[in-house]
Amino acid sequence: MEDLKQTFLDEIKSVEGLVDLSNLKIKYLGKKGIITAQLKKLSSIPPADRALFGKKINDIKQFMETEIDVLESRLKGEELKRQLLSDSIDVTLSGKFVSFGREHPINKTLSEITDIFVRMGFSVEEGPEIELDYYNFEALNIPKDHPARDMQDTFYVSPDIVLRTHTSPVQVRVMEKRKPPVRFIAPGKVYRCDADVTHTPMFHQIEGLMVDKGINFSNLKGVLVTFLHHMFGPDTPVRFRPSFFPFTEPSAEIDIGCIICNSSGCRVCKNSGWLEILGAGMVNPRVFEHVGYDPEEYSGFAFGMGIERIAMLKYSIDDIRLFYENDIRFLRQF
Ligand code: 2NM
Repeated sequence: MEDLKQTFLDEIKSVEGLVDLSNLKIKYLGKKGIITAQLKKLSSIPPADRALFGKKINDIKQFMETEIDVLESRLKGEELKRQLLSDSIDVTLSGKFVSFGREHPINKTLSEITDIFVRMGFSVEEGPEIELDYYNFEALNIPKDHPARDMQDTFYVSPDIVLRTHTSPVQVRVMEKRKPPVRFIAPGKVYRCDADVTHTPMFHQIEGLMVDKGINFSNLKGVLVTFLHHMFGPDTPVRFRPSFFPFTEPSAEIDIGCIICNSSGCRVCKNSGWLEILGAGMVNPRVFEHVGYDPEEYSGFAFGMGIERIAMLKYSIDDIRLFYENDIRFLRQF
């Protein structure tokens, strides 16, 4: 018995892992194990010695079970520790790179312009990009033979449906629904058959309208000069030139002193020192007649500007196509 115990102790010392231990347990305590075989012998032992033999074999069995249990929990603990170490997160590793987007310079410019007009009490209105010829041209007093109506300049969906070429149809739709006073801007996408470094078939515009009793050209000047001074700085020179639009009378084009060369003359302002920024005018009475406003009772002004052009000037961008390539290296610069 003592030899058996010593052999077991020698063998358990050389156990290196849970597999070794399991084999040792089977060898001694398994169904065909050494201890099991000894217990089976019990019936063949003379009754006088049986009790002592039984006690000795059970003691040794218990001793082995305890030894095995203790070693097993130690080995399992070590195994768990190894696993936890190998599964652990190395917080010093560099993280996975997540690419962030960036607000588009067109949207950024659009928000800036919108904010200035909202602070002057203008609301923001929207309308369809696929528009009836009536709202895009007819109601705006644009005659049938006007060059803007040409297939070369306008995208036709059908003979009487177009992709809107400006956001003015929004003004017409709002005036049809709402009596004066009205004061709102209409930002959005517009479409024209055109493509070069300063023109794309789709671009963005903001137009605005203010109608009430007694609205005059001074109100137009006041609102637009205020806007330009907020947008480009309070010392920016502003100039009004006579112009023509079918939907306004009188009409004006509004320039600011060139922000690229500080009015000293450059390629962008074609050496004039001025940049054309806005078109505007007093709404033509014929437009009011189309929407059911009495031109004897009400007057108003309207204006429009291209967002791409303003963004290009503000950020010194020389090719309009850069806006639509979605190159994050370009977008990150604004
Ligand atoms: C411009 C220039 C001048 C304009 C006119 C109207 C409407 F519907 F009230 F008649 N909306 N927008 C207008 C006037 C737009 O853009 C260069």
